[in-house]
Amino acid sequence: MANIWNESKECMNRDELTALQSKRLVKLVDKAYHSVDFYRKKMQSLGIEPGDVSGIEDITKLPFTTKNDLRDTYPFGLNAVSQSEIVRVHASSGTTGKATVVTYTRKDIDIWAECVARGMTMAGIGKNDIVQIAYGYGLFTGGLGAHYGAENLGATVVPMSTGNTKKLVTMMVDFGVTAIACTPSYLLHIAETIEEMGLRDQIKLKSAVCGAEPWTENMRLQIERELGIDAHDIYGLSEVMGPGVAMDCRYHKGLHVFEDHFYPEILSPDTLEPVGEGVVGELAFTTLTKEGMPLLRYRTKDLTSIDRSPCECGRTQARISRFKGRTDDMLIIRGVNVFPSQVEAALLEVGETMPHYLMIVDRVNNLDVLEIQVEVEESIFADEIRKLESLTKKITNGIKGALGLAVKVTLVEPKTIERSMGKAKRVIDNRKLD
Ligand code: DLL
Repeated sequence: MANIWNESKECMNRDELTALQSKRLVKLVDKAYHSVDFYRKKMQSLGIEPGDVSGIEDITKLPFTTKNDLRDTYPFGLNAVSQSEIVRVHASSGTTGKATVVTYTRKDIDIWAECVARGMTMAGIGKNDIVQIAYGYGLFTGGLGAHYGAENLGATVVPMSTGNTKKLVTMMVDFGVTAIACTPSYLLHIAETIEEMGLRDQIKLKSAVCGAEPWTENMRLQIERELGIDAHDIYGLSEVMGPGVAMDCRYHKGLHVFEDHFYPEILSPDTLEPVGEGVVGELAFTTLTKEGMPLLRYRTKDLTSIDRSPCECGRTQARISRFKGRTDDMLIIRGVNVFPSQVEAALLEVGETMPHYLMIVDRVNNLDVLEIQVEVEESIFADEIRKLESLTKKITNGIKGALGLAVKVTLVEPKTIERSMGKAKRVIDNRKLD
């Protein structure tokens, strides 16, 4: 079993850490160049050979990787090992129809479990805890990622997934659950359900590991107050691994990045040049130890800043600040990543609609709801009601299938949706995240 509180890695002095990162980067670049056509071609086009990278200070010579690159090499074009070494596949939303696929070797899964376990240790979770995993299981990395991490700790894992909140609360009480991993908005909904069921004084919950969507410090404090627990922020993304790339410790002054595995850079969104400490920019990661699908300088589109000063907890690993937003139009609704372009593609597929739609996101009872207004020909409204209902159903199913998310579709008459002189406004997000 992996060493969970990995003091030798998490509290390493920064010179030693840099030496370790350098050694790992040199090995990674060699592997990527010789095993992944995509990277060899990219490096050749920049006139770089593996020998040109002798340490982490050379990282800026390397090419970036984007979500589009993953789409262009769909599904397995970025694999650096043969398929027989791949033991797991996950996927997240792509910008249009195709999902973004990620692959893992056995060692990748072990390192992932260790990183999540390190994170859960920061939240005070250990082998005596009973942990409910209420992230979705399946292609999404949240469920299985948190599951393997908690199991690696030796905790008792209850794989709830999402869906039946009353059953979750009943089991929370019956099993004496002490920790939970789920999205922060879902945890607020769970808190409300506990209250409604009158079980507040029967729960034994003491900590929560929440992430997969943006949330504020106020929301974290609200969760702590309502449930009487410690709530921690866990960050990650499928492309780089899944949950457990970074996590906040009990001082809650930023999220420690597990830098021995993921090298972070903060880039100016305008020039893509690295910016200084404390300056907000786009976060990029190089996966220093991944075998299945290693990535060089993956642009996350997440906006944050970095702080390399030592933390009161004793860890020396850099901290990134709570996320300030994204550089693209990706929305996260109930933990599911949604791009407006996916809705557009689904509408085109269904046909019978105009190219005008508006996505309205609200938070009702702490759960996100998505309404999509779609303009259709005026004649449809003159037809029998049955036809209107059948078209609404067809569009709803088309979008639901594309997004993997329940949506409410409202058909509206032509010119109902406000036209824009510039970039079309596709989204109204009424959730208060500040
Ligand atoms: O959301 C992995 C994950 C699962 C993280 C469970 C934490 C807990 P993706 O579906 O690929 O992976 O979405 C990744 O979600 O680029 C961020 O924009 C956002 N995100 C994830 N965690 C946080 C967080 C998982 N703690 C995208 N705060 C990322 C803010 C987050 N945004």
